[in-house]
Amino acid sequence: MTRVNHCRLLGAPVGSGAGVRGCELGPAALRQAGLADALRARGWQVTDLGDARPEPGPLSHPANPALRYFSETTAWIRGIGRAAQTAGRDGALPVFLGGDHALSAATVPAMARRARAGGRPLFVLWLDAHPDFHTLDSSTSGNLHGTPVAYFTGAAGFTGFPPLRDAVAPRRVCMMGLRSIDADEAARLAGSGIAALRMGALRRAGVTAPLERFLDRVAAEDGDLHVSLDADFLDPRLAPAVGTAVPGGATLEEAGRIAALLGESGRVTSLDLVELNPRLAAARRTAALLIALAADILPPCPEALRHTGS
Ligand SMILES: [Mn+2]
Repeated sequence: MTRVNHCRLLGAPVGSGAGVRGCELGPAALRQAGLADALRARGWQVTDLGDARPEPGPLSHPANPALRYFSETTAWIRGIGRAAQTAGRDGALPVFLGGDHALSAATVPAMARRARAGGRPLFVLWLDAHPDFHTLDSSTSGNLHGTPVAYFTGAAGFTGFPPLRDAVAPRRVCMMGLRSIDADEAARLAGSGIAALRMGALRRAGVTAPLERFLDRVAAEDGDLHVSLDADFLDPRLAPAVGTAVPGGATLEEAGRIAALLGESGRVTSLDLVELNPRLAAARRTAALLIALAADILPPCPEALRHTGS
């Protein structure tokens, strides 16, 4: 897409999609830890749009009695989706400050819509310990942060969610860092077309080759690329302030390599930073790490490139 030097921050303080409350405090924590300044230091002009608000919709009673906070969370998805469209206007690069991962049920469709309007496909890189590939029927935890990928790739049965106008093709989704997959998710992932790289496989192959393969596909279709970074992608020793910590996550070196490759590719057009829970231990350290990775993931600002003549 046409590159502008404008980055827009949008807070998405949804916490009702997670099993542990506290992610609703994530946007404030990311701001306090200096996200805007870190991006300005890279040459970006940064505007903070403040926080999205929930937007209640028609009453809906999902069949699965396990689902928790359904109306509350779908109201957030509606409100964040609307604000995300604003955040992405005029080719700006939006950074969505979570909030739990349910917010990607709003941000990804908004970015898919923007991509389609520009005549491009949207690709999604999902950096997460979990595939978040439950349907409303398959969820046993009942937490909607486990469902966004199924929703935005067009799985059936998402009654009560906003009607999905622009689904992301599963073959344009790549997941990295998986290490906690429920049986039902594994069965559907296997036939989905999604490139789902488990942490063990990623560690054996190294992060570079699989990520370069994916980035080559994005380039071949001249696609937009949305990166969704869940703090639990990282090893919990590095990023402890998450509600769903799973041991064996990405090391500093692995995460840094991924961020550097993404930045060098110049392909990233939007970013989610999710699942930071400031109520938990070492929240400042976790926030600082997410911010450092975000600054590396984003493409170099076009203005900065002009000034250095490269
Ligand atoms: Mn997640």
